[in-house]
Amino acid sequence: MKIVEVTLRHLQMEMKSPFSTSFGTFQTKDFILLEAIDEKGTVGYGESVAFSSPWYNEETFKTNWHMLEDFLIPLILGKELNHPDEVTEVFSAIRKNNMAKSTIEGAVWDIYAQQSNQSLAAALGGTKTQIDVGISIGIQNSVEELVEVVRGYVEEGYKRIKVKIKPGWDVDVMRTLRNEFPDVAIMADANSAYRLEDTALLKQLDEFNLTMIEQPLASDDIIDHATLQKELSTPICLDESIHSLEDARKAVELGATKIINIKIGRVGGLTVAKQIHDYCMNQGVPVWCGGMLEAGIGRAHNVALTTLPNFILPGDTAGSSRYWVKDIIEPEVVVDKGVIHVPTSAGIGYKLDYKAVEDYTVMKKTYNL
Ligand code: OSB
Ligand code: MG
Repeated sequence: MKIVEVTLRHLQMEMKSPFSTSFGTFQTKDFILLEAIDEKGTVGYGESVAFSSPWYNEETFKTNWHMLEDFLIPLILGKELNHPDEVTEVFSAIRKNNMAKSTIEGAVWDIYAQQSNQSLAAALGGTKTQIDVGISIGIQNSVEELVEVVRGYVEEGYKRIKVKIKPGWDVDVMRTLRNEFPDVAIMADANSAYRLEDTALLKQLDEFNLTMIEQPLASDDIIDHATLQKELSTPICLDESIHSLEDARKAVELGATKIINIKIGRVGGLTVAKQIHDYCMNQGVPVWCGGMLEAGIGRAHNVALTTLPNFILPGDTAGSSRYWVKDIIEPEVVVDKGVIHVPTSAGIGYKLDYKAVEDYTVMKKTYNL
């Protein structure tokens, strides 16, 4: 396979409702949709999951555009590729910028799956025909509102409820939720809002039998998480701290994490995501697929990845309609009684809705050999 043309589009989509975390609120999503065409005319799509502000990590959709235009697209155009795993090697001279790299890599995987006439899930080695899904709920205006929002999703059948926490919105909130929903799998995601000095406060969460606490400490930390885990009975799950297979290995060896949240963009693509999955499976460490408020293409890639066997815990890949009035794929990703039925047609299994894409496009640029 040889990529001969790449088109970048800046898309802008409004979320149905704002999503608040310990580091900020999302309402408008600006992102890059990438279209790649190979020498046989097969078209593949990738979605950059970087946000417009560098709150979650250092990348933004504009830094991704710069990296893609000035470095990554020139490296990939015309390069003979036998397998998508080779994209990681092609980009190896470029440090970090994992979300930018992943945008092209996802499109190459899509083309590869189509040309080998299999679903992306099958191309990755996935076996599940349906995947369990949970939902991530942002910080609300009041605990009463949160309880009602959670109730709605529990009634829809989501298999695990994740709520965002931050200092001042933590122990009492989790106590109320546990009392209201004694039998629901509940977890908390702090997005790095605490420090090791908060250990006593975080220990209070042990009382509520949470499935896990996600990324309590600094976004670049592994060592303090290991210290904290020794004090907590609740399993720690790292998100922001894991960018590579090496990070995963170090975190598991140090005891900093008992579960890993895998996000394709954060680790630089599906190939590394699969390597982390395989390593964790060998170590007996369960993984789940995180979310970045994706539009349809990113969501389709998450669905495919989640079919790998060690994605034991429900992920954050909720249905399209939870985020968007109109998603950019046809059909949209649908959650039915807490599961997504994995498409079986060749490639990502969802078609791009060109009309929707045109409606959301702010800017577009094509790069040729
Ligand atoms: O930490 O998982 C996170 C959203 C934006 C930035 C970071 C995170 C999240 C979520 C939402 O939790 C997951 C989703 O519904 O896509
Ligand atoms: Mg997280």
